[in-house]
Amino acid sequence: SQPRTDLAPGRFPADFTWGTATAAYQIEGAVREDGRGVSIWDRFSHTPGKTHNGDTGDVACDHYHRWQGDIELMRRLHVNAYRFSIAWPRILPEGWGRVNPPGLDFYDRLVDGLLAAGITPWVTLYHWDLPQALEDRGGWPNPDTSKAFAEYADVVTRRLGDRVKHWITLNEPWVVAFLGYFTGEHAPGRKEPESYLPVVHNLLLAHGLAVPVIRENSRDSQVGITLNLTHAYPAGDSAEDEAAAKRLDGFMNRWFLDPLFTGGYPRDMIDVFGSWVPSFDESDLGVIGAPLDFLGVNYYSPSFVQHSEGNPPLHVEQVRVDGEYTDMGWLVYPQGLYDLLTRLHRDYSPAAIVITENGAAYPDEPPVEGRVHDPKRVEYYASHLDAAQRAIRDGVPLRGYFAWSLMDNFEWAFGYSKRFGLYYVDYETLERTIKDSGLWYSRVVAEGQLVPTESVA
Ligand code: GBH
Repeated sequence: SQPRTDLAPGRFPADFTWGTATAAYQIEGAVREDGRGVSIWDRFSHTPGKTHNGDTGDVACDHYHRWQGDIELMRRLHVNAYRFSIAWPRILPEGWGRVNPPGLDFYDRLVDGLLAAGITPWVTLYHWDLPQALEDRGGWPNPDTSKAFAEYADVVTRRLGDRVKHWITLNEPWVVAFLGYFTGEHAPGRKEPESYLPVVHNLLLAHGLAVPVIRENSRDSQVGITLNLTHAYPAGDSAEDEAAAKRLDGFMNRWFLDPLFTGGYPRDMIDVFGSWVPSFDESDLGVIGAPLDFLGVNYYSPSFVQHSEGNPPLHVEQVRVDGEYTDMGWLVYPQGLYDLLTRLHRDYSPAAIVITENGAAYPDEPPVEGRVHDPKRVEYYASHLDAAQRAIRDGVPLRGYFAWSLMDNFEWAFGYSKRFGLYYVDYETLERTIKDSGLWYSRVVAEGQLVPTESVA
């Protein structure tokens, strides 16, 4: 595609999707209500020592009961889209087989409420809350879980597919596989490095099996997948560091992008992983490579890496460069988003790209007179939206942007200690208060262009 000379600096296309994002376990609470089954995150968060402070999603932001008010929060942001996820164990409490109608009813009401408010629902089917019953049968290392996912996708899209026209199969398969089954920092907390690549494969297969099911049940819908992608820079200019950056890129990005867009796993990384690479049916690659309408990109931070004698088989180590870091310890580097987007367009040319998450955690102070000043988060959003806008002008088919997150929420292993919201959540009263970043974002969305960050100072 051609550079867009029609767009002035700072201005976004008129039909741009402006949204905000959440995930079921991070906001809903009500974990024992209306027939919901147990998920691996219930089990994990209730296991001592697994999350910060022993925090769980039992109550979270109580969105399950406050969803109508939360739609009002979105209206105040002027967003035209909302990305949320469906809790698989609300729909199929045992993971497959028996359907739980009250679970479907909840999302049905939410979707109708969003549409009535002029907000387009973007539904993620899997944002990490696997039914515990499936984990008990082996979890993602078991290929039956991929089939169960396709069944779940069928049940959901039969019910919502007439009104929901934007579907994301999986959120961040790298995180699911690596943090869930390799390091064990996330549910289900397994430390089984040999399961890592089989889990990735079964996740990609689950995605590929679901795509035609979704298309069948939700006519003329847009179907995509969301990956957590980074841009890998060599820390130094040695050939060794260059090669290390290429391996990190292979590990984080290409191992997912290549099978989805080019029909197979990357050769150089097959050599790096060696005997770790599982055997699988050749026909799986055809399933995984089903054409997509968009690629969802979650971008937070780039990676600066150097060669390492340790860390086999990658032999890569992250380098802490000078710069600004967020409360997660992630480097603020907007050029990384520009470099990532232009590279995705160049190397894979997906039909469209959507930023399905971008945002920053900072330790906000509680509201004073109804205001929460979060200048660093405003700056983070402004600089990353500027990078995104430059990518659009340079011809990247970037169609939308979702700020992570609508409100502070359960940040997985970090519990409630990290705040990513455009709204501040008081976890005693569950009251929501818009932050300056929310005010700033609402103006950007309303005007369809970047506005000065001082406008909310
Ligand atoms: C997303 O994960 C999630 O989709 C969302 O639920 C979550 O709340 C949000 O981001 C904020 O965390 O630091 O070396 O582990 C983001 C996961 C974070 C994975 C950055 C890759 C960099 C590598 N990504 N991480 S490292």
